[in-house]
Amino acid sequence: MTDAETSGLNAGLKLNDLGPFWMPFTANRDFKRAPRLFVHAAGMRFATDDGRQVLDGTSGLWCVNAGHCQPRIVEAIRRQAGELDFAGTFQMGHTKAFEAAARLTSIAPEGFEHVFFTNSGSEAVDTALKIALAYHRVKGNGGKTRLIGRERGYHGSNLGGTAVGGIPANRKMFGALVAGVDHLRHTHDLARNAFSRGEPEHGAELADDLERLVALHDASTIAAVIVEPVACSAGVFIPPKGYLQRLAAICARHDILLIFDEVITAFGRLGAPFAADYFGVSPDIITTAKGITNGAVPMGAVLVTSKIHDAFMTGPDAAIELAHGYTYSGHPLACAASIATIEVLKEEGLLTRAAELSPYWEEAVHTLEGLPHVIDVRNIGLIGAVEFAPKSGEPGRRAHARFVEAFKRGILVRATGDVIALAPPLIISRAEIDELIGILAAVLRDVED
Ligand code: PXG
Ligand code: PLP
Repeated sequence: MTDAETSGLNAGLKLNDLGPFWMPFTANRDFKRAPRLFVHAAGMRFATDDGRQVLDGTSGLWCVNAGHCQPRIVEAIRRQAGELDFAGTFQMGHTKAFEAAARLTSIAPEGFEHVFFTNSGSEAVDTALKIALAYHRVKGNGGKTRLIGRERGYHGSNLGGTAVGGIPANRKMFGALVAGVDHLRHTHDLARNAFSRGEPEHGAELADDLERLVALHDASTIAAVIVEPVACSAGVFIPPKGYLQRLAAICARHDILLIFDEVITAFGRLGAPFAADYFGVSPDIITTAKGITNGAVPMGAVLVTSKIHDAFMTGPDAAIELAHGYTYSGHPLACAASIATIEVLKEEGLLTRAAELSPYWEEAVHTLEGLPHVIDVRNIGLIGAVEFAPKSGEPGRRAHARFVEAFKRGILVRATGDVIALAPPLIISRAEIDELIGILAAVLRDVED
């Protein structure tokens, strides 16, 4: 094609036009008036289009646990792209998908021996919900069709995940998405637990709210309960001591499957490979994504115990056991990235590094107590959160204003509601923790309203 022809095709195309990209979960008009754009990243830092360095306090969007552009992961993706770009996994296969599943189960909690691959956390959640429904049906309990989420939970943006999700703003535009869904009460209780370090003392009894839903709907109608072990997206809600154990016991009593949504908490965020390990609780199904490839290629996964998997392996050998899947389930590039990621996490001790750093992190994060408008500071593993008293009539305004100012001063934090959430890459140094929290403290002192 000649240059003239190419420029003809491109006529009218302005490469710096911000209009066409409808940005997800973003105030598009506000953003496009004053965009924040990255062009490069390495290790702990991004570089912006105007040449500034930004320290990453959120692991991108909770995914880049081993640091940006980790050389071994980059190299594995490059190599895979030139070796086998695509092969399906419907009635076919390729070796990397099997290897990736085996590596993942090798670091998964005891008993999680099978993996269903997806391309995101949202797909992992909808897959897990469908597996839960189908499990009860193959076991002869087809009446178990209700799905229970929790207020303030986030389970992605697909239909099932939105329905079990508990963030009002994410649901209200879409009506009743899935029949038979109900929600547990959330566990956020500043009156009793403000400024807790680690798991809050009070609130294990909130798990008994599941007994209320069982009494209301009857256990014979309930398929599964899905919760984030630590609910991150809506503002970092850490489970009260004993809560998850109590919830698991109630599920077991009523043959309700317990799904842990570990899209954020897996791969070392709490200082153990999975949150299920950290809390010593065994769910039936685990969903994950994000850190599974260090964020470098989209991928999600649903991990199941043999109890779940084997229940499907009963019909004729030639029959498809689960009519579900995605064109890109187990995509070669994602599998190569995941294999390299798990190797790096294991070899560099990152699956447990948050446990070593957590005391230092906790001290640093809690220095934010006492700054203007701060009504709570909380932490677990390498996660921190600071909550502000909402500005009258303008919920969310305080955290957003502080996020914007923090970005100007060279740190990336995440604003959600009236909370600023922090979750830096697990490679962060103590000096970088001081830098991150020092700049954030200055922002909290300086931003007035
Ligand atoms: N479950 C959980 C627990 C999540 O945190 C999803 C499902 C959906 O994953 P995908 O890959 O479809 O986005 C998530 C994602 C934030 C933020 O700032 C959190 C998520 C995504 C984007 C932003 O808190 N969590
Ligand atoms: N829509 C159509 C028309 C399709 O053909 C397919 C896949 O073949 C899909 C949706 C689902 O796409 P994916 O498998 O990438 O989730």
